[in-house]
Amino acid sequence: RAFLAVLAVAILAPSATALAQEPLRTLLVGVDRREVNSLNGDWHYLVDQPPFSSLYDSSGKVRNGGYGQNTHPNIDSGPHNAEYDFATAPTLKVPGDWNTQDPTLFRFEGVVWYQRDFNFQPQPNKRTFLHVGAANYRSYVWVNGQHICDHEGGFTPFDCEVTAAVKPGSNFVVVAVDSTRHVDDIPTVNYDWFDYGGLTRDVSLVTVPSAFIDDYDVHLRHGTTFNAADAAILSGYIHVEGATAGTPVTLRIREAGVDTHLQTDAAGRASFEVKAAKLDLWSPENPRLYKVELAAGDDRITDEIGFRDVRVEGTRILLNGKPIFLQGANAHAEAPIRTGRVCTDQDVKNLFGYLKDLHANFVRLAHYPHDERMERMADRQGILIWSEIPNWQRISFDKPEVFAKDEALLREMIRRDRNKASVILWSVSNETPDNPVRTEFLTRLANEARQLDPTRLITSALNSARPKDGAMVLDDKLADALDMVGINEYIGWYVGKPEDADNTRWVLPEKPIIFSEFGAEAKYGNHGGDHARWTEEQQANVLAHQFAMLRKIPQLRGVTPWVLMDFRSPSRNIPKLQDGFNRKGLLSEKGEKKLAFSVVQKAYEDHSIGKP
Ligand code: GCB
Repeated sequence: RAFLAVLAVAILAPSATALAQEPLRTLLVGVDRREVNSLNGDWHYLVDQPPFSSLYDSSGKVRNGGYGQNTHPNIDSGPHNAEYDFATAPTLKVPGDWNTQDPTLFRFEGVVWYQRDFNFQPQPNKRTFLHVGAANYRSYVWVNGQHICDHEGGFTPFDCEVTAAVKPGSNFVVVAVDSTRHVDDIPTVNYDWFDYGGLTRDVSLVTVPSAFIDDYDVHLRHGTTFNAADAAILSGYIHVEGATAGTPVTLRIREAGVDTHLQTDAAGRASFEVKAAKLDLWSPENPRLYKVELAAGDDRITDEIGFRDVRVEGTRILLNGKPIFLQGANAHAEAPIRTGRVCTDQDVKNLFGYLKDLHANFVRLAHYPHDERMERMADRQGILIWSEIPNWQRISFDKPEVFAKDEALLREMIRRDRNKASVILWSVSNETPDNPVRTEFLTRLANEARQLDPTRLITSALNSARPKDGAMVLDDKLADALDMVGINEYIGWYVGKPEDADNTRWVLPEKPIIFSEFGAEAKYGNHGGDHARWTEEQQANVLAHQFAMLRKIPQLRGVTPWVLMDFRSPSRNIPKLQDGFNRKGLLSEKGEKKLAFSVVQKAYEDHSIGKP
């Protein structure tokens, strides 16, 4: 199967009602800022088992026919036809993973078919897209029986044009979601989290004029130097899909005195550099967002965007010219209390409540792009974000087609979130093996990330430091490609005793360093001595010794203990202690605080771990 997400263009037979434009498979920026027809709610579902012959033929190609047609079986009379029926099938809630909604699907990795009807009134000179916030891992979309588009990648959005496929009145959409793991997927088959399958994020229909704003980037100009006093120049672009050259575009930020009239070029792009009358810069202490009004032809979108500058100077990280120290935690997209994949406002509110309680100003969103609600909340609450693509450990670095898929994921992550002031770091990977093939692959990717977005820092979490001459030495060449280097290590848990950290010396690059993972497992409520494994006391002890060690690293600019909250992982199989959860959380999956929580909270409150 050819699954180049970036090339998976919609294939549609032209219909009489089709507009002149080719149907698009794209990613619309700011969908959550538009008025949409939500398709969230109850969807009928049917499950298939390996070899998933309802979806794939014997050569592995997607069948064009089958369940996507949404036909109904002849029950009483007529020739034998279909042996499936969505109309009488049970329902799953969208957004939501299937695993936590149907007990028989709890461990299921495979194909689930989703179907729902919707009413629609097409309007003249408008285009309509089916927006999927994320579906894990592969998705295949049919509307009214037409195969519209496919997408690969479980954590980024996609938008498929359905203008020619929808009709007035009742319509239906069918999406087959396949969560099966494959070696050449991103991530590959092995990873330490739960493979929640399904339409895990919002689904909607987005209707726009025939020429519409599909992408934009409004940011503080990133010059070679920064001076807070003169920080008033905004730059970026607005892209208008389907626009002829010379289409008028306006950018208005009333509170900043910006009212700029632009025109698209031949590529539909209107680039700008404009002076704002005044700008109150965004920071964790002052998460100021501006109402940014964009208009192009008949299309309008109003976003809320913060403006700030982030850069590295020597071994420091400067936010708006001032050195900053990142106090944070790692977070998986595991929903607190109810468990399952994060997909609601309440899930996000709970997670940010924990971060605020911890006195965190930072979060590493491990190990994949999270629900866009996370970035929105971070923008409003002043929490800085590390965002990562799921290059977890051993993906197929030797395959050009995997590089192409990875580039597509990187582009999707950056495109969705480049207007979020909270996001300061793009991470290209986590704990990859230090060898030339991987280093070349990730260096190219890091360079590409920097070229796509020169306003942010590029990072990666490395676990390639090795003992040498009595110290832990990092001489991983990938570090050369990074602006800030993340270090993962588990002294006191996977190796040695908690106290071993006290005497561990680190030899690290002269770049800002963040200790991006460290910690230990503890079952909430399990008590014992400081060295009794799986107890809250030992976990707290490990963190206390880690902090003592980290305080001695001069270029330390951030810490994110692993991990904010216990999360499901099928390989964590010690009954009564793990029960299918990675227990390195400062909180249990129910939100109960372990002793380690207060160790971190106290250190953050006192700002006692590192200096900006
Ligand atoms: C790591 C990984 C993380 C795991 C964690 C652990 O190094 O980056 O994804 O969950 O260790 O708990 O083993």
